[in-house]
Amino acid sequence: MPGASPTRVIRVTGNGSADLVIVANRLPVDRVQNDDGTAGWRRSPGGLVSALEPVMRANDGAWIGWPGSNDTDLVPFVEDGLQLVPVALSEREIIDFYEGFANGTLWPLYHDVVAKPEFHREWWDAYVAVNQRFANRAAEIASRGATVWVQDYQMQLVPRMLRELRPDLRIGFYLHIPFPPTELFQQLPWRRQVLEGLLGADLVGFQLGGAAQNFVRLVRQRVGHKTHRDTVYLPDGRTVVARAFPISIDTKSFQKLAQSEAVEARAKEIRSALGDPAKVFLGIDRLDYTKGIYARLRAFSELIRDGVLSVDDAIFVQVATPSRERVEQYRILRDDIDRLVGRINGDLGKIGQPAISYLHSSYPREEMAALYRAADIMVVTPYRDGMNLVAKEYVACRYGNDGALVLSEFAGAADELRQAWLVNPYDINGMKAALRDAYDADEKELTRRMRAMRRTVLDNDVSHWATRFLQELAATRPDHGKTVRPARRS
Ligand code: GDG
Repeated sequence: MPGASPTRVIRVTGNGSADLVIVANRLPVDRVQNDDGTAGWRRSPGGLVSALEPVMRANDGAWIGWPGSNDTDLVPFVEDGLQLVPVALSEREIIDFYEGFANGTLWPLYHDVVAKPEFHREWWDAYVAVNQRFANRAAEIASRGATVWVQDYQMQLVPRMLRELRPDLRIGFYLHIPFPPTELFQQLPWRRQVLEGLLGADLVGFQLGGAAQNFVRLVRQRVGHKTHRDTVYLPDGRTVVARAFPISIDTKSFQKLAQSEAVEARAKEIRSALGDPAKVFLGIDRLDYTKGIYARLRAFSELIRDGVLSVDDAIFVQVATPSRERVEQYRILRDDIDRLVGRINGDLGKIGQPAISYLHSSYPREEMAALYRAADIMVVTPYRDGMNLVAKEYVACRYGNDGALVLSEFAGAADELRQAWLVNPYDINGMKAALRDAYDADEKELTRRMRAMRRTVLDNDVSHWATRFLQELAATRPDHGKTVRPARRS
């Protein structure tokens, strides 16, 4: 590929032992310090791991990823029965590949350019080199004819690189974030390489149907392949299918956690620590400029300023989990939110009664569930979001069919959670009206909406998502048998 840094490509023939290989930027474990001072691993709590765990166990599965720090020993290891294969990143690669191309170029570009994407050739070179390293590793450990499932925007070149090394594999790719409309994607100087990278997969999965259509249209327009609906016909006889697989959560386990006595007791404690207000609003997000935190806090504060709500009756709890703290745009956002919260509480709060309780911290899963239980109105207002699992987690925890969800129409979750109060996060007055409606809604209205949303989230959980994807991948046809024109050159 043009611009690629020199990197070792190894050709292997399928001597590995894993029948299912997950390739993701991060391993599903975090480095922790044991009580005796030695270093150990702890499983990260994500739904992806719990969804894939049973299939991985049944298929001699292995997970390839970066362990998150550089001081670790890079030999494959087994943690809690899962085979984990660490891949190293140098300090320079963390800057150029992870903070740079992944989070400074692709992340803003794929989220409607909410922030301005930066294009740097050295970032791209690092992206190519790191993707090649992950592809090499997958090629080494996959057994003959194995299934490899590549995850997310950090790894878009892996499918093609892997197919070149191991044409015997069945390769799937899933994008967790939105795939941008043609007009925005065109800005990317390496647009063709990214499309060709993805076309190495047999099945390319997206959160929504619109994203899959954007991808197929771009492949037709920019690469010149024949397409029909969700299928791309490649000149070498292969077929690539692009389809929507909306991701979900481990609904039952969230509900069970929410029903536990400890969580119920903690939820009560939280409400009383907040001064037992009539209604608690809640936002939980990674501190990210796509999540619309600033706009939602402004909307809430204006309702207090206008006298529609009062700090005697309402409080907004905003949890912002630290994220990508070395990337400049994230540091700026943190300062902006700090200032806004300070100003709102300074202007509108009373002694012992702030308008906003702001927590820049991350919490264990139990505390998250207690927060969901403590909140009357969950406010999820991203400018653009692939899905948004927080919205689904809130619904999973409301087993009494109570609680209101205010949800951005630009979150993937809005496609399924139609009974939420849907808002346009760019429209502050519209958000104010929705927050107020949700605040005023009677029990009957809340129950009607929540019951319908709970049915959706219970029927479509993360294991349903993983099973559907893997079944479709297993069913993809290897060869289309059609004569099609070669791809365009530019
Ligand atoms: C990307 C896409 C897509 C957050 N703070 C804490 C914590 N969390 C957990 C939440 C939730 C997850 O992190 C966040 O998931 P989201 O979906 O809301 O957002 P992204 O991180 O941006 O995820 C997104 C997702 O991938 C999956 O495909 O839905 O659109 O952007 O599960 O609960 N968990 C704990 N402590 C925290 O402080 N334990």
